[in-house]
Amino acid sequence: MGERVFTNCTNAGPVSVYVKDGKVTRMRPLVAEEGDFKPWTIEAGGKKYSPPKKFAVAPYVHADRRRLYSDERIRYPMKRVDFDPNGERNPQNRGKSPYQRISWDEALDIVSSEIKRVTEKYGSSAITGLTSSHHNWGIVGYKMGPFARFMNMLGYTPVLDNPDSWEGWHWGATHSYGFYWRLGMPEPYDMLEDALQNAEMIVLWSNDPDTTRGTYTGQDSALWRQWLKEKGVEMVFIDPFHNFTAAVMEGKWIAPRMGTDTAMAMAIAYVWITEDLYDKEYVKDRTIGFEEFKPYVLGETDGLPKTPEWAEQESGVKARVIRALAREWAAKRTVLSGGARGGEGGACRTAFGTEWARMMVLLQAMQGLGKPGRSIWGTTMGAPSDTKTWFPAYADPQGRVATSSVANHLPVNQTKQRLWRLTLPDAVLNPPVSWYGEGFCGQSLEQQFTHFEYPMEGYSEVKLFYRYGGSFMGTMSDTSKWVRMYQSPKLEFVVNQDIWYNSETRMADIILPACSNFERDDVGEWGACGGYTCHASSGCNFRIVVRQQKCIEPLWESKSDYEIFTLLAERLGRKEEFTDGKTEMDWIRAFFDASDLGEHISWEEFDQKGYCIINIDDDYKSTPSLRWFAEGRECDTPDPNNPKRGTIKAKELGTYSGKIEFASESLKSKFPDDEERPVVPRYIESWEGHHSELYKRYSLQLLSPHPRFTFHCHYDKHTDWLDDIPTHRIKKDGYAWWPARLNPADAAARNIQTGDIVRLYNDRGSVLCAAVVTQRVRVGVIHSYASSAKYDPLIPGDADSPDKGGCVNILTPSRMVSRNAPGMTPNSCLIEIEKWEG
Ligand SMILES: Nc1nc2c(c(=O)[nH]1)N[C@H]1C(S)=C(S)[C@@H](COP(=O)(O)OP(=O)(O)OC[C@H]3O[C@@H](n4cnc5c(=O)[nH]c(N)nc54)[C@H](O)[C@@H]3O)O[C@H]1N2
Ligand SMILES: Nc1nc2c(c(=O)[nH]1)N[C@H]1C(S)=C(S)[C@@H](COP(=O)(O)OP(=O)(O)OC[C@H]3O[C@@H](n4cnc5c(=O)[nH]c(N)nc54)[C@H](O)[C@@H]3O)O[C@H]1N2
Ligand SMILES: [Mo]
Repeated sequence: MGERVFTNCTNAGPVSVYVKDGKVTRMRPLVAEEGDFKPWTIEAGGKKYSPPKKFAVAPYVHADRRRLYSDERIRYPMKRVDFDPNGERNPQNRGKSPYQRISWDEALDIVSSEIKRVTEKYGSSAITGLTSSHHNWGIVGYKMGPFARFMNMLGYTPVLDNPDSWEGWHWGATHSYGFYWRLGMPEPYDMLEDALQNAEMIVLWSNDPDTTRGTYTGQDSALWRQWLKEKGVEMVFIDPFHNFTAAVMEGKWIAPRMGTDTAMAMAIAYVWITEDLYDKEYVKDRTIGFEEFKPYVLGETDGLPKTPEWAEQESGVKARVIRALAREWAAKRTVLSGGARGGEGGACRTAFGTEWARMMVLLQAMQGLGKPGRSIWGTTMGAPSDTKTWFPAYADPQGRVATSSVANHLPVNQTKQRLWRLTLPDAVLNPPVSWYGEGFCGQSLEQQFTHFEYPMEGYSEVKLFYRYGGSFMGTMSDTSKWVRMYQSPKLEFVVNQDIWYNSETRMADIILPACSNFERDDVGEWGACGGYTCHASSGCNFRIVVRQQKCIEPLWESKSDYEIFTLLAERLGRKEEFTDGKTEMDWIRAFFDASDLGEHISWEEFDQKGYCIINIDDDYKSTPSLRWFAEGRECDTPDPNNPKRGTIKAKELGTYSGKIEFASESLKSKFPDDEERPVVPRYIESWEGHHSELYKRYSLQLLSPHPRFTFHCHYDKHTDWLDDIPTHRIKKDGYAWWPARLNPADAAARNIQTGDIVRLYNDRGSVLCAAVVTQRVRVGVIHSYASSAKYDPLIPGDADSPDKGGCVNILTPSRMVSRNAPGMTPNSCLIEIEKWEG
C-alpha cells in the first residue's frame, strides 16, 4: 500500500499527516496549495507588512506523532484489581492499587449498570462528571459535544468551571468596562494594524506571548512582534520572571514582588494625577466615578498617598523606575498588554486579582482607551481577518449553534444542582459548600451574583464521578485534596475516560481508553473558540477550516469518545436519543451545512481536499477595537455577542452606566460593602504574601505560569522528546524532573546549585524538582511551571507524600480571589525550598 496524506488540526495548528501501511510516518504543518493563500497587507510608516504563505504551528505540534504512539497511551479498558462492584469496592485504595485489563463488554457493563444503580437509588443528581479545560481539536468530538450531551441526557449534577484563564478580569474588569460576553477581555479587532500604525510603546504586564502564543494560534503572532520591534516600538515587561518574550524583544524588565502589582498601578495613577498627565476630556466624557477614585489615590480617604515611594516599599521596584514608566507611558502612545488575550496574565490568578485587572482597564482609561495606539491588546489577536463567514467553534453551543439542528450538546439538563470545580473535593468530603457565580458568566453581569449551595435541597449528594480527562493534580489548587476526595467512600464509583495516563487516571475504578483526533473524523477551524472568545482565529495569519480526517484506525483498543458514549447509551436503552440517528460523519456534515463555508467550497471538495482557507475580501475595512467608544460613535466592530450592538445603546459599553466605571455601579448594586472587592478598586495586601503571618515560615513566593513547551498537561509525559528540552524537564539519574528556577541569592542562602534535587514545600505538601539557578527570576521568587502531567508520589496513593512528578499545584492555596469572587489564586503561594537529600 502506498503513502496517503491526510489533513488534521491540532490545538495549535493544522497538519498534514503521512500514513503508510496503517502507520503515521510523518506529520508537518499543513501543506496547502500556494494559490489558496491571499495574504493581507498592512501599510504603516511607509512600509508594507504581509505574512508568509504558511502556518506557524506551536513547537509541540511537531511532536504529535510521538504523542500518538506514546507508551503512556491508555491501551485497553482497565479495572482496579480490588474493585468489585458486587462486593468490596475499596475506595481507600484508589491511587494505590494496580489495574487489570478487562474487555470492553465488561467495562461498559460495569459503567452502565453503575449509572443505573446510582440513578435508581439516589436519583440522577447523584451522578456528576467533569472535563478538563482543554481538549484535542475538533468540534464534533469536543468535550462540549458527546460528553455534555450524554451527561445532560442523564440529568447529572454539572461541575461549573471556574473561569480559570480570566479570573481577575472576569470577576473584576467586567465591572469596570463590561465585556462580560468576553469574560473581561476587550474586543481584539484590527489591533495589529493599529499597533503597527500608531503604537510607540507596549507595556507587557504579566504577559509572555512568545510562550502562550495566542492560546491556540501557534507561532503566527511572533512575526508581528518582530515587525513591531523593527519599527522601534519600545517594550516594557512587568513580570517577576524575565520571560521569553522579554528575552527575544529586549526592552526594559521590571520585576515587582508578587502580589504588589496593584500597588504599582496605583502609583502610576498617582503620578498621572499629580503631574497632570492623563486624558481629562476622556475621563470626563467616557467614564464615571473618577471623583471617588482620585481621593483614594491621593490618600485623602485613608491618609496614605499612593506615591511611587510608597509603591517601592510594597513592590521593591524603585520609585524612580515607577515614575519614569508612568511619564513615558503618558508621553507615548502606549498599548497595555495585560496577558495572553490583552487580559489574562498570571497576575489575575492571585489574591484580590480583581483589583489588578480593574486597574489595567482604569489606567488605560486615563490614557484614552480606544484612541490610536492606546489599546489593551495581547499582541496575539486582531490581524485582518474575515468575520463574515461563520463557522462554528467548540464554544458555540452557547451561541448560534444552540438554536440550530447541530446543537450536539442538547438535551437541556433537568437537574438544577451545581458543583464548583475548585471546591469539588470540599463538596464531597465536607459539605455544604456555597459560592457566588454561575461559572463562565458570559450572559450578564448578574450571573456573577447568583448564589449556589451544594447540596441543593431536593437533590442527592454525588456518588458517581465520571471524570473525562485527568489533569487536575497538575492544574487545580491544593491538589492533595483531590487524592483525599478520590479515596473517600462517599464516591461509590469513579470512571476515568482519557487518551493518555494523566495525574488522576489511576484514581479511578474503571479506566476507558479514548482515541485521539488522528484516529477519528472531525472538523475544526484553527484557533477558533467561538462563544466567549469570538473571532479568536484573528490570531492566525490565515483563517483555515480543516476537515480533520481519520488518518488511522484507533490504536490498541481505544475508541472515539462519541463511540464510547454511544455504546453506554445503547446499554441504557437510549442510543437513538443520544445519537439522534447520526454518525460522527453525519454530525460533521450537519455542522458544515449549518455554517457559511458552503459559500467558499462544496462539501465534496472540502471533504476530499481537507481544508478551506478563508481570505479577507478585497474591500476589507478595518474597525479598530473601542475606537467607536473613544470617538462616541455606535459600535462598528463585528462582535456578534455585544448585546448593545445595533440597538439604541450601541454607543455604550456593557457596564450599567455604559461608560468605564472607576466606581462600579454593578458592584455597588450587589456588594456595596465588600471590602475585598470594593466599589472603587484598592490595593489590598495579599492574604498570602509578604505581609502574611505565614511569610515568617515560608518566605519565598511560588510563581507558576503556563508551560512553554506543552499546552498544560497536553504533551508532557506523553511525548518523550520533551524530556530532552531542559526548559521543560531535566534528566538526572535516569529521571525527568520538573525544573524550579531560583535567584542566585536565594540559592546561595540555601546552598543550592543548578541540577540539585530540591524540595519545594509548605503546610500543604512537598514537590521535588530540579533546581535551576538563574538571574531571570526575581529575588524571593521560585518559578516553576504549572501543568505537570506526571503525579508520582514517593509513596503511591499517600496524599501527604512528596511528589517527584512536578505537580506544584499541590502547594498552591485553594482560597479564592476574595469572599465573593471564587477564582483560583495559584500565584499567591508562599513556600520554602531546600536541597533534597532523601
Ligand atoms: N499554578 C497554576 N495553575 C493553573 C494556572 C496557572 O496559571 N497557574 N492556569 C489555569 C488555567 S488558565 C487553565 S486553562 C487550567 C488548565 O488545566 P486543565 O484543564 O486541568 O488541563 P488540560 O491540560 O487542559 O487537561 C486536559 C485533559 O483532558 C484530556 N483530553 C484531551 N483531549 C481529550 C479527548 O479527546 N478525549 C478525552 N477523553 N480526554 C481528552 C487530556 O489528556 C488531559 O487529561 O490550569 C489552571 N491552573
Ligand atoms: N505554551 C503554552 N501556551 C499556552 C498555555 C499553555 O499551557 N502552554 N495555556 C493557554 C491558556 S489556557 C491560557 S489561559 C493562556 C494564559 O496566558 P497568561 O495568563 O497570559 O499566562 P501566564 O503564564 O499565567 O502569565 C504570563 C506571564 O505573567 C507572569 N506572572 C505571573 N504572575 C504574575 C504576577 O503576579 N505579576 C506579574 N507582574 N507577572 C506575573 C508570568 O511569569 C508569565 O511570564 O495561555 C495559553 N497559552
Ligand atoms: Mo486557561
